[in-house]
Amino acid sequence: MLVSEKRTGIVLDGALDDWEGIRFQRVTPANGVLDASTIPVYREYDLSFRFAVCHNDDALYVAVEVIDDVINSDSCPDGAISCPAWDDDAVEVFIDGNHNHAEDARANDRADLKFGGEFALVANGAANSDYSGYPKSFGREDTWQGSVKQVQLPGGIPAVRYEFRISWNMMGLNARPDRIGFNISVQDDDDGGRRDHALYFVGNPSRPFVDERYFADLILKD
Ligand SMILES: [Ca+2]
Ligand SMILES: [Ca+2]
Ligand SMILES: [Ca+2]
Ligand SMILES: [Ca+2]
Repeated sequence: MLVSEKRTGIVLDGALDDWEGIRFQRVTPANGVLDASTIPVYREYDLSFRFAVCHNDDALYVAVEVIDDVINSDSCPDGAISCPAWDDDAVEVFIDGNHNHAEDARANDRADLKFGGEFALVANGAANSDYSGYPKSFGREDTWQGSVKQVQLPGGIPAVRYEFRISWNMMGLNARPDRIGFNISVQDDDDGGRRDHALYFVGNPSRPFVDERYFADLILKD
């Protein structure tokens, strides 16, 4: 279970100093869930991440810092809002806004996706929401927004920092819910072309991106 506190003053700039005091959860090859269709990750500096969530009256915010030895975004053009984010270094946020724990969020003509789905940001700032209920909707205050910044951590370790702002509208809601289903993954491409690894916070290893039964409960506090 995750708990989100109400917070003001988050700025989508790829810097995470505005998240001070909010607890980050660390996800490594040892404690996360690997998509079984991808190859294993053996080293934390190949792929690991930490993330945090908070919210205000209008939106959910997610901050992510990914450690990754080689940064690649050859599959998604700069500025794209519809692209195969999963074939590049990218972060995907998964929302089960009606919290119905669907076994396949994309089944039944994608009817369940109007309550959320998948929102992805690529290391070059490209975005994709074609597997949410709101394709090509990135970039507006009433939809969803984000920022990406490539940085070096102490010791010269390459990292990418992401900040998401996902309006409650993107969950089919017009106000903050009390609880939603939530998951997050990092896709890793180290050699161009298609992805190498996909590491999830939680999930069903065979279909982690659609099986909401395995998502985490996210409690949104007043
Ligand atoms: Ca920030
Ligand atoms: Ca890597
Ligand atoms: Ca790629
Ligand atoms: Ca990579």
